[in-house]
Amino acid sequence: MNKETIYALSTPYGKSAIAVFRVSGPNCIDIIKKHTDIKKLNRSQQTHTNFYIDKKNKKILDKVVAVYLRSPKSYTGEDMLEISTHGSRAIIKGFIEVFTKTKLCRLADAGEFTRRGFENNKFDLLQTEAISDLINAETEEQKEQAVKQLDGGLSKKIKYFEDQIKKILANTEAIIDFSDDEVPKNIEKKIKEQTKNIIKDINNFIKDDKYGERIRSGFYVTLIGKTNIGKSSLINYLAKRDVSIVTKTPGTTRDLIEIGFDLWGLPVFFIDTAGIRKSKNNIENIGIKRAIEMGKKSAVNIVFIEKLSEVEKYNNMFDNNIFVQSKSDINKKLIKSRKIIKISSKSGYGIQNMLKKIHIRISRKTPKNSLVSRERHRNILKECLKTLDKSRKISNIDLVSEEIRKSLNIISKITGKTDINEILDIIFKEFCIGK
Ligand SMILES: Nc1nc2c(ncn2[C@@H]2O[C@H](COP(=O)(O)OP(=O)(O)OP(=O)(O)O)[C@@H](O)[C@H]2O)c(=O)[nH]1
Ligand SMILES: [Mg+2]
Repeated sequence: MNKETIYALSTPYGKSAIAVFRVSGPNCIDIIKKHTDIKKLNRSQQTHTNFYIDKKNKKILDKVVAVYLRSPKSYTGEDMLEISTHGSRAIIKGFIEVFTKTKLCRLADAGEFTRRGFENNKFDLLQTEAISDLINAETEEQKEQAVKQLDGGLSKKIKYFEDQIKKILANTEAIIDFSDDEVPKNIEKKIKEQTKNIIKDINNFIKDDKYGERIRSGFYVTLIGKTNIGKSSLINYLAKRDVSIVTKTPGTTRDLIEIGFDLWGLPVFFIDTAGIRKSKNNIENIGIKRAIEMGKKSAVNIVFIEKLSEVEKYNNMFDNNIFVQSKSDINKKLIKSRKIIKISSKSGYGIQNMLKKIHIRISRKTPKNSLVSRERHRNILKECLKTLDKSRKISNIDLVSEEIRKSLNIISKITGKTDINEILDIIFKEFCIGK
């Protein structure tokens, strides 16, 4: 357990009804005795009390609610104190001064409370990441994904994979450590089968179009089309402010301009681009190149057209296109097909319909039950797959065992917990060897 006691202001610095200070570590009780009226502390408790700058001279800083959480039943697993104070800047400053002067605690580093919780086995690495995602969540789907991960959804799945690999390892170790008549006859065949199954399971698990990562980072929706067709006007309409310059002059937009958008819970980035045309201007051509690159990697493209014949050209350039025709308020040559969504950035006509289509397209393409939320998880799972696959191609059982052990070490990096000792338990439980 850490010896130093740490403190931090857990609510934002500024004027509010209450501010909460958190303290964690062995000196919590000393701080309570030195600065409050609370005398006895045997168990977790919540008390209304004076908080003193100087208790001997009865110099009160504030009347607070102090919650004492006795180790190990706290967020960090250590003794913890949560002090709710009145949320004025003067009081917050006063508490920081008291904490600095007491020498009983020091200011916590960023993430230090969570780190202590992890070190004291309150949660695994995945849940630590989920806490950070939850704090940073801006849309409903991002929040839901983080809550699922905090609840141990991904941890359980990884634990399942680990358990399967441990069973294989137990079998290979059994062949190495015990004589032929002590282990079941078909055990080598069983190892092959088990390895094949776990490879299939992990492969299926990561075949999810990177939905989890995209929920964290957002889906790109790029506005594509000729110059002067209304792309920048649309992004301004969506942003409800002038993020992009709009003029009558074709070739106004040169760079990519991005806005964040909460599309009914889905985090989306709309990207305005340079109008696509043949240009002799170097700078404009760089912009056009960027627009095309962006169109190739986005989840959806909103493609502005004037004639139905343009559909094919854009479909050859990009996947995932949704076609729109703009300026429906003044355009006299509206395309007859209902598949082309008519919009107006002046009146807002058709834009809700367009947003609905984008939402359907993104949701349909992506599985809802995806649990992998970071590149880190995916890379580790891929590395684990490679090692498992390598083990299948080896005939020497010592080497097979080594690869399986390696794959177990790799996969346990996801949760940050490895307990190889469990292998022996499985061997004895499965075969009753040595009874
Ligand atoms: N009436 C009407 N005018 C529009 C609409 N959308 C855009 N415009 C006008 O069309 C002109 C060009 O609009 P922009 O939004 O700058 O077009 P753009 O596609 O971004 O053009 P580039 O940046 O040159 O590629 C401007 O004068 C806009 O005011 C619309 O829905 N209705
Ligand atoms: Mg523009």
